[in-house]
Amino acid sequence: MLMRFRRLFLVFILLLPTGTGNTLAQSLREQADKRKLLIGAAVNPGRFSEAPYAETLAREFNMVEAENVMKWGGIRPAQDKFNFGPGDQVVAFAVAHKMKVRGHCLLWSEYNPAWLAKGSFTPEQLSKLLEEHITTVMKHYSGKVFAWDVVNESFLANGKIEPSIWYDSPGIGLAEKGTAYVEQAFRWARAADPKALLFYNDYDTEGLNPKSDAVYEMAKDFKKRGVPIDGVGIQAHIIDLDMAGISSLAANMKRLTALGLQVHITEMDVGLRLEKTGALMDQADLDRQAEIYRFVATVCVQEPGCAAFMTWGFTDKYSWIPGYTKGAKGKALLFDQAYAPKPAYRALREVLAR
Ligand code: 9MR
Repeated sequence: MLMRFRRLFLVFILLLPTGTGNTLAQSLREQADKRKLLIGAAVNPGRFSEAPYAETLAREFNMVEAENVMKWGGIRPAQDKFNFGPGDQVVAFAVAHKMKVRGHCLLWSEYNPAWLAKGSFTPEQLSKLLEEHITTVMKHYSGKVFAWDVVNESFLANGKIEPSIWYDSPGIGLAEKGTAYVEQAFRWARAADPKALLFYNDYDTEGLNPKSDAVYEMAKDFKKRGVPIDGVGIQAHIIDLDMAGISSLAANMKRLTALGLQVHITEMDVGLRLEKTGALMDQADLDRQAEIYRFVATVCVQEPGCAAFMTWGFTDKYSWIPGYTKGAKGKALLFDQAYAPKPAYRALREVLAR
């Protein structure tokens, strides 16, 4: 009898969710659903066939965003050719797993196809191309993509507008007119899909600084004049393991939501210092990383206007950081290379569970 009891007890203990392995008490997604918060990750549809990739994504997140395939460089291989296939795969995955799709992005100075970036177009031609692009892509995904980063990364660190093909080189005919070209893109976007939420998205805009001031001033001006904007995306690519730059995140979010805008954390990752071998320089960085995720997520859940929290990928197996930093940084996400949850994952789950 005692033996039997002991065995039963052992089975019971073994079945208890520990939260440390892959069998988790409750996923991020289940907890976010309860809070009506969107929890998302940037994805590459080429990985959907990798079982742990697809399983982790569907289990832990209720929103996806294409990391690259809906950008000009992915979706428009030639002037007269749209390639919707990979973006459609992202939508199909989301439908199959009851997730929302966030769209990224309709206007950016980077990741433009060579025919566009190296072409010689007049402002009139570029204006037509951009309007046609926004209209075609948004209509294709109408009812499928609930929110779009209409414009991505228009400001420099000092708050000035970044020179770009769309602004002034040669621009769409609104060069030297500040945010007028951004405004034009938002107006085309609203006309193309009146139901989609329209976002401006940028990096290094977590705390109060000249760049986030510029985003705020633009958003305020747009709201005042009835330019259609629904939200601001704060990317949250955190490259230094210190909170200095992001300590005023709550204040920045507050002033944006006070305008009646939504805020989404759109691209969070926290790159850690790596040895040449690719190993972590300091194991303790995993805990520091977890605290930064905890901080940003806490600010988001405490601000009613913060409707979404998204990471830029979800497994350290696939992340832009090692390539971008030539191997100096990495391991920036919630799951390790083998899809095991990291301290950052557990910190996030604790925030959502509260
Ligand atoms: O992660 C993306 C990487 O695979 C692309 O090569 C790169 C193109 O410039 O874009 C990366 O994603 C960026 C995002 O679209 C906008 N914010 C910064 C992201 C990281 O660079």
